[in-house]
Amino acid sequence: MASFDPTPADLFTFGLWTVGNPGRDPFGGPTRPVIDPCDIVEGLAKVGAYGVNFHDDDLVRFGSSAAERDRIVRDFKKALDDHGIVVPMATTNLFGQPIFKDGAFSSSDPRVRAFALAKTMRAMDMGVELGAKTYVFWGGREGTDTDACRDPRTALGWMRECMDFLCEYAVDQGYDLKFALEAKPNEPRGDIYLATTGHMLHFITTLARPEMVGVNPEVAHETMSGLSFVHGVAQAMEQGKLFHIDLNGQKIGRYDQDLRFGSEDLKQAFLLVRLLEGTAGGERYTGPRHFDAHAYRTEDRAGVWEFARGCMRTYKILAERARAFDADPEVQAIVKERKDATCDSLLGGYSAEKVKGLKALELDVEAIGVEGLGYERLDQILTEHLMGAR
Ligand code: GCO
Ligand code: MN
Ligand code: MN
Repeated sequence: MASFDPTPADLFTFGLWTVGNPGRDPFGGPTRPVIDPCDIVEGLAKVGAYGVNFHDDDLVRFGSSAAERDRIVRDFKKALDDHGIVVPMATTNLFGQPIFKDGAFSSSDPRVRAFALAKTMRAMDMGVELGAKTYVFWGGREGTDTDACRDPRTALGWMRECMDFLCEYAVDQGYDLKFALEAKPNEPRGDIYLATTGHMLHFITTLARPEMVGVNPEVAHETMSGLSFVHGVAQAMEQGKLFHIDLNGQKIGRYDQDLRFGSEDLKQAFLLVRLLEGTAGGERYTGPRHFDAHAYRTEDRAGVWEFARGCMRTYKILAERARAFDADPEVQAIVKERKDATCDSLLGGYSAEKVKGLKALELDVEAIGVEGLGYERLDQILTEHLMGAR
């Protein structure tokens, strides 16, 4: 049996805020001590991770002096070097401070938008200094509790203006940085603008530099909307826009749970890993596999590392199951591409000839309508592979 122990080659990453989560929730305080970022780096190396991501404030507390910031960055760099951990992604905390209570880039107050831009540019500088190549934007508070407060079209305009400004800033600085937009339907606001990956994909087409911007879809967020995460990710991949991904577990219809990857809806997790790994033949996703999740509040530090190992092992086991599923001859027979010389010649690009051919086409519509497709068998085979019975 293959080893499912993670190695840096698997490109597994965690945020400082994920394994560092002290177990606080809206109803109670922390249940475990805060871990120093340098100790997190050491712990991640021990469990076989590849990289660590952070929000500006995760690493350098807001309000720290310039000297303090430089010391923290120096120590963090040393920890990264000592343990062979890289920083593939960085992001800005634009939701924690009270000033962001009505949003950051979509706030009606120009002072807040200006502060959000300045905070983000400083955070980008620090991210790039530590090696980040992807910069994530999660608009945690970019939304409303009452839509009476502003016209959503105005808010979208401000968000576009800020994204365009920041793209120019990255270019102006000569940064080798791509942006990845992360959607979420609600929480902490009643409704968040650009609620799904699909909304984000369209918004990107309206930016001044769309080629610099892609998406960072998260399992939990799309599942909260009751949507197929696999379809959202596939749409992003098909457009070359999957710049990053947040993997975790989520029950449908709940608050944002950010559970251990694969701990809920194993079948969706299997189909997702199958898509990312390209075992069914499509292009493989080559970026970091980031776990935006945290351990149950019941856990101590040992439980946190158990949680991290669990995310990575589940991913690797699912990748192996996906390979076995797609190599299964019975599966291949059911999903093989259908051919029909006449119809194939009439499909594809438009021509007046094809219009004539299509209108003249005589098909046995009833016979085709009653053909069985074998998908019950296919799904049962999937279930059996997933359960390790094949
Ligand atoms: C959440 C989000 C965040 C973001 C992170 C990076 O629901 O809390 O998923 O974890 O991913 O802030 O931008
Ligand atoms: Mn989340
Ligand atoms: Mn996330």
